[in-house]
Amino acid sequence: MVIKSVNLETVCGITSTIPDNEYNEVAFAGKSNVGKSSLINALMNRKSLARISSQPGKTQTINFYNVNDAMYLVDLPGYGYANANIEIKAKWGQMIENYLHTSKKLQAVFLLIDIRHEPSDNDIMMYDWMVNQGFAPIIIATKSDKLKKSQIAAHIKTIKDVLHVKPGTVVIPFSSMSKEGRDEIWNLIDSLVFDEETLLAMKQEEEAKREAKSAAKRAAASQPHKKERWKKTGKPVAKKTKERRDKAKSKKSVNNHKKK
Ligand SMILES: Nc1nc2c(ncn2[C@@H]2O[C@H](COP(=O)(O)OP(=O)(O)O)[C@@H](O)[C@H]2O)c(=O)[nH]1
Ligand SMILES: [Mg+2]
Repeated sequence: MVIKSVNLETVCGITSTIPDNEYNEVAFAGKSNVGKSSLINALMNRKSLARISSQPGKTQTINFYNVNDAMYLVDLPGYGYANANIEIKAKWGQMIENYLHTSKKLQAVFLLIDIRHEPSDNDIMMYDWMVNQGFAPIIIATKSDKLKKSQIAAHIKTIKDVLHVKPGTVVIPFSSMSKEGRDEIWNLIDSLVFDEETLLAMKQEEEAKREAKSAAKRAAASQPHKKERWKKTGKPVAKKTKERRDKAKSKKSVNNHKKK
């Protein structure tokens, strides 16, 4: 996906009605601090449109990010923040449930799990609950940069085992630092959100953009380098440079003599 525009279009609080959007949506759920805002920013190529929380669990809203006037990334409220009181906890449950039931455009739900840790009871509950609602959550294993490459496969397996995922469930390691997994996640989103015709048009657009970029690179490379132009003037090297070079040369020849 070539990102042309992003816009936080709708923010839903507990009492707001879920918008009846024109374009398809994909939603992201996960416990507070798992890296949801960081993922959404990375997908949108933005540093901080989705706020990266200094106070986790504080914002209990559903945020709809309009991308390219073509689709929405939906940031669901983070769950399982230890200090949240019972009432707030109940609210996020209600809000997420309400959204999953109400949205007519929701195409897929992504569940974020920290790759370092076993899924918590809340994670398991969330996963089971989404499956019961008829969704097949796609798992994103966040903060993959925190592990060695050699550890990743084992941790993915643990996540699958502990969640008892349905066969064929995709688990994608992702890092907002290295951007590992970003392209894979976008490819998946594109295929879930757009029809064949749109996908083809997008592919062609991406191809054209890549081609234009490499053409610009080639053009820049064929331009004479600044230093070259200076050389072409045929002027002798600056006096000081010449002195420095001569000095170095004579030093070298003295050393060579010594060696002999
Ligand atoms: N090393 C590392 N840190 C991350 C990554 N993603 C998020 N974080 C950090 O984890 C904390 C919570 O991130 P945030 O995106 O606000 O999580 P949210 O509460 O799920 O929205 C922040 O301090 C982030 O900088 C990642 O991929 N790698
Ligand atoms: Mg957040």
